[in-house]
Amino acid sequence: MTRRPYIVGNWKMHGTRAMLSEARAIDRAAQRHMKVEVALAPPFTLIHPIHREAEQISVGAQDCHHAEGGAHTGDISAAMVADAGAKFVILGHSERREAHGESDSLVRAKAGAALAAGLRIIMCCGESAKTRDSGRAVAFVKKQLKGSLPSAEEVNGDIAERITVAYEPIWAIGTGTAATVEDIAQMHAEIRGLLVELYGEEQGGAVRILYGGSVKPDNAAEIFAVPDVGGALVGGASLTADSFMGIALAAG
Ligand code: G2H
Repeated sequence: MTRRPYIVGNWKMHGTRAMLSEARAIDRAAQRHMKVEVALAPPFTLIHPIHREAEQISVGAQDCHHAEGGAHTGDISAAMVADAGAKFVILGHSERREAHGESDSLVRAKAGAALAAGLRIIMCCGESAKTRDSGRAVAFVKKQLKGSLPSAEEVNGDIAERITVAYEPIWAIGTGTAATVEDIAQMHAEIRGLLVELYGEEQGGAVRILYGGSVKPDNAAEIFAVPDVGGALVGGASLTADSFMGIALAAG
């Protein structure tokens, strides 16, 4: 089954309630472009306000803790973000892996917690410039995903519905220069092969693989034309409705 293109805005640490008007505009525009699945991952503080008003877009979190609860000052559990209205969680983003020392096994534990709380997962992966220059990008990304993704048994349901993978080469994040279509095509084909290996032909073949890293309205169409690109994880260009929906329009 071919799924709709999935366009997810990752607001990172941007947005106070003043940004709710932008979320409203994105939601209104998404109602006119139903061929594309549009979602927003705002900071935790905006999950509930956006969820309460949204009619079309889904809202997600940018992280969650791996434990159900307890003495974890400043952390938030998967059940808490689900209770606030989140339908999905982004896990393993390179900014968390780098700034918070998140290992593959920790990310995998978070995935288990998120699934148990009924959340869908967007699992991020991606290599540094140094790894790419050394010719080890494919091996690195496959190892990272193998260590971070839950097993089919852990998903215990419709894998292609519950899991999305986002390939985000670190060297393309926030730089204004996306990876080339050749690099994206090669890596997405490798990721597809791994997903089929892990989850079987039917489910592994249907999991959407998003590209992330400096996606903008003016490069979105060529990226979406690459085989095995099922949408985009968008940072900077998701902060205004105009640029974010410009990207969504290019997808379908
Ligand atoms: C990659 C992406 C969003 P940007 O981190 O996840 O950010 O589009 O700003 O490169």
